[in-house]
Amino acid sequence: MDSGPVFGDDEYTRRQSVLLSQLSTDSILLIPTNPMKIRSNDVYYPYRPSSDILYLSGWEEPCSLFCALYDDDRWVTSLFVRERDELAERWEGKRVGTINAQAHWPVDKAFPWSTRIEQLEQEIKQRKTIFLQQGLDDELDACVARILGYKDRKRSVTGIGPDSISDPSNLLAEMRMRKSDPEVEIMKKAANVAVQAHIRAMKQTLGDTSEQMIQAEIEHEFTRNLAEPSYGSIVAGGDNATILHYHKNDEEITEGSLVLIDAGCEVDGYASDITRTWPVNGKFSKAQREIYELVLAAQTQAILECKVGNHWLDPHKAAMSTISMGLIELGILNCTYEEAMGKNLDGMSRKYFMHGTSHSLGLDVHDVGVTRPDGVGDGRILESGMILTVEPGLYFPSWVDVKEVNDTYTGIGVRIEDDVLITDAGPVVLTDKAPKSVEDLERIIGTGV
Ligand SMILES: [Mn+2]
Repeated sequence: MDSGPVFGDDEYTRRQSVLLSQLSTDSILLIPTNPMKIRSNDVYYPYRPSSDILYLSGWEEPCSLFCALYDDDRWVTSLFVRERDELAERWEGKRVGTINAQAHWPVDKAFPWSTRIEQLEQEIKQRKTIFLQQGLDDELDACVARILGYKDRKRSVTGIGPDSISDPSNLLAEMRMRKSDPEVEIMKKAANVAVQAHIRAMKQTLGDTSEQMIQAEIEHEFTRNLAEPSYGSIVAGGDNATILHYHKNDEEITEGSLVLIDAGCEVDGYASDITRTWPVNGKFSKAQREIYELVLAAQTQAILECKVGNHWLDPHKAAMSTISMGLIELGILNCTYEEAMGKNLDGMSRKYFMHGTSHSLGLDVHDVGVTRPDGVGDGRILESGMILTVEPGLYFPSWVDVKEVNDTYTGIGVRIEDDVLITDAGPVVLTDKAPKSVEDLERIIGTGV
């Protein structure tokens, strides 16, 4: 841990200079990490640092701040971190400390976090623009508010001092959308661990089971690979699969039901996100297969659209188109193709496929970055290095009114999700080792590990 962050110095200093080159030299950049959150009394939730401090410095401990200011004709970077503390470390675990931080992390200097306000107050007062992510560090927010609210005669006469706070998040988000080669390598690892987890769940299941048993198989594989869930695993049997963000995972799954597993993991801060749906008894019924094959066809068409130069919404359009035709063919929708699609992809098909097809993936599972500027049009152009999910689905809940649907399909929920890297040579499916054809699934389910 005290040997340094995930990537080499050059990766971080490249990111820092791309960001800092966009700031005027009379500004200061302040990126606090996430605060710790109480779970119960004196017990905290497992700690997760902010993705932006990870991105800029690889720093993982709580109570820290990344800072950059222009001094002597160059940007000077620093980390404010917790000091070594023998007693605290005996209770809570080892700390890197300022000396190691300065020696092994990609910054010029490191200081104790407890001194950040006294050290930075004067510096902030000398700058024009404060680039700060607010809402993470209350004391720092209060310090900045104090300075900006400061009616000092010197400030008004000389004009020296900050006049605005600016949020650097959108600049960082734009950078984070395109993954570098070292980032792609780690995201491949996260994808592979999640693939192994889904394969384990398939192999370990045959016949009656429960959502919690399957969740245990999935997370067993995460834990043994030093990965953790990148979001609450969704293991939804039968009708529960029609709840998009189902997370209770506490019901029995009976023979003859499908299980929908939406579970991915985080490796070194980077997320994977996979969904597979399959019959717990190893054999799709006719109705299950019809819906499954339709979602799979939609996903296949959508992945083909994941190419450089296409628009962000092109994969979604392809998925909607395939699903609309399929729903009409199956007699589930009794309308024209145009009515199923709708003028703005908001037609009749949305009753059963009500979510988007893609989101960006990276340090956050729903990663940052503007994909559809101003919320209109087909979205931005796909570029090499972007990673997005492709995850169409169809849902026929028994517990809400779905009159048009033949009883045959009631209680079926299917989603299929893969992680796709955009490259000049076409889409690369990072999660393609997780079985998804009907034949591959029926072959692997229940074979044991
Ligand atoms: Mn997803």
